[in-house]
Amino acid sequence: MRHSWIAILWLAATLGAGPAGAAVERIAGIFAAANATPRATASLTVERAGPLEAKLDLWEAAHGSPIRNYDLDMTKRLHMIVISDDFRSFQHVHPTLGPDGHFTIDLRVPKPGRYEIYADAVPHGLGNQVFRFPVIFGRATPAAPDLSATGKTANAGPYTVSLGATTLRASAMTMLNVRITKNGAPAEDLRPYLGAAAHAVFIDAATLDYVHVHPLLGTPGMGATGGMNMPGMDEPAAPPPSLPDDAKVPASFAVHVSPVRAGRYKLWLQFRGSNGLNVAPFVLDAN
Ligand SMILES: [Cu+2]
Repeated sequence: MRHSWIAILWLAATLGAGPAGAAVERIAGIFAAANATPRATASLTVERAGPLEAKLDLWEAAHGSPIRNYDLDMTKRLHMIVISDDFRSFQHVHPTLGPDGHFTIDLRVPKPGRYEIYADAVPHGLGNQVFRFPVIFGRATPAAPDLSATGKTANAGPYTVSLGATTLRASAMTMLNVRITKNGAPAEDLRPYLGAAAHAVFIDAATLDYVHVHPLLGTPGMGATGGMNMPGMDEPAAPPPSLPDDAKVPASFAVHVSPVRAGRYKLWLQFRGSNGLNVAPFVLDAN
């Protein structure tokens, strides 16, 4: 039943595509790093295999030429965050950089809809750059983001994630405490993901601007500022040190975040446990 529905949509999506059958779409990137200055442009070429799959080809261009030299940032050259317009789906994937300066990835989304695809990278010498690409998969009915209050606690796999607060200070640094429990006790089996104890992606619900930060683990030299998009990181900076894959991550840590504007924010907190990757969603307000 589900298969035939997908097949019909696929047919509809490819009918108008011409003899080659490939619907190729070029989407200009919207600069979306809340705390940084645009120093590049980016476009996304979407080659569709069906309503739920697309081959993405990202071209970062400064002065009209492709950027080929990216700093490693949390072990990867490009982080791609894919969220559905209703804010219910979150993916964190890593495209491959080819010798021609293009990143490519085969992306699959869970259901037809409009998605915001964020490309987050550090082109060498330019500092953190983030671009947002709105992409429609299949026949999509636009959905409003789900911004209903989540409270301080969310479940993620076998874990319960608790925040110290759901309120942030606008235009100021907030230290957000995070505590992860499993079966009612502090989680003992957390390990780094991509060199960080956790990855916190904040989206400003009004502007769709993006902030990606990592925990402060309290040890000097452990990446206290945590990486991408920290205030004052507008200038190119050395990448934060990354944790080895088998390091033990404490059950309590803090992330520092500085929302640019007052308003409502979606937060996805991604972390690795013995079961694999987990994502805890929250809704926060900055006042
Ligand atoms: Cu991260």
